[in-house]
Amino acid sequence: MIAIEVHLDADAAAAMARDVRDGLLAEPKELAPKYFYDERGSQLFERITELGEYYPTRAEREILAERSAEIVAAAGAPRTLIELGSGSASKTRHLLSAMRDAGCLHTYVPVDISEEITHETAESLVDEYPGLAVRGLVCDFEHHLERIPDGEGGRLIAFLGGTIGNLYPQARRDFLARVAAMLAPADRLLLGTDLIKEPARLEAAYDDSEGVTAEFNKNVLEVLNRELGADFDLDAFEHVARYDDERARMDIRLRSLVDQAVRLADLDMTVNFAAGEEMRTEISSKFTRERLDRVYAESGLAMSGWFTDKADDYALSLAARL
Ligand code: SAH
Ligand code: AVI
Repeated sequence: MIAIEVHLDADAAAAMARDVRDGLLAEPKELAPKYFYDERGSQLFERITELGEYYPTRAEREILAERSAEIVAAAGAPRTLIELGSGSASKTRHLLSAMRDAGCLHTYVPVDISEEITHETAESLVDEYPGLAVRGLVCDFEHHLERIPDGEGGRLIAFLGGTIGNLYPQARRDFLARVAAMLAPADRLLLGTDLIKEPARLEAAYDDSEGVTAEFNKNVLEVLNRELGADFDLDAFEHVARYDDERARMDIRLRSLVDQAVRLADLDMTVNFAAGEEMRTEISSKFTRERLDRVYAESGLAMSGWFTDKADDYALSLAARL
């Protein structure tokens, strides 16, 4: 009942080399957050979701636990659940159970860049949902959406966790327009978004007292050391997480503690960092309902449902193709 296609080939390695080279030559320097998620990165993210300060996962779980039946009904009792950036799919169980209880559950399609976690997730789910067909896809959802299998019956495409917030506005527009193009009239997108709130809470969520987020952030340097023959010294960088009020987004960086030169052997490249220089590794945008209405409209989508947790910290919205 499990079929997983892996589309991380030589092209993906070349794309990573190109992205990293461009990012390190840019001013200021930047790395894409998708490179956080090797096996250890996925594990560190799971630990983040359990931190007291990191409320988004708990808030999203609260909504899914209480309203999945309503969401599934509003999405037209789909037979196929496609999940982008599925990770451990821990909260997805609420949706799958609601689909099972509605008698429509047939196929689950996890789509993630991290191969290990996709295999683990698929194996646990076929045990937990007897009869479920899992057709996973290991790929970059920004580039390979067209590889997603059609699935049977109506489809619900879930993009949970607030991962949409990790895309820049132009990339987000392009991505959502491609998702819109995949949707048949009866299909729905279910999108998780973190909501704008006091900067102090946001900054604490991204700079936790146990230092797990700092470890997650620095893990991208380990990935470059392994994948590109680099010699980043993780102790020579510190984690920085600031809220950018004007752009309504967290801005996450690594700051060099010293003047240093880093060699990336596979790119035949040496990069200099000045003491205090910051390299962005992630943005995490925050939304309001009105902002999301505009985000949908500019990609050919329209909101058809809005669900928040009791504290109004986080929202799940349903959207259909315009
Ligand atoms: N949906 C889960 C996990 C969120 S973490 C949750 O809500 O808890 C973000 C997930 O997206 C990770 O599993 C990561 O591997 C995946 N991811 C990030 N960028 C990706 C990309 N470009 N293509 C495919 N998967 C990606
Ligand atoms: C995956 N993504 C939605 C997380 C976020 O909140 O932007 C990644 C993360 N980065 C630091 N902490 C969590």
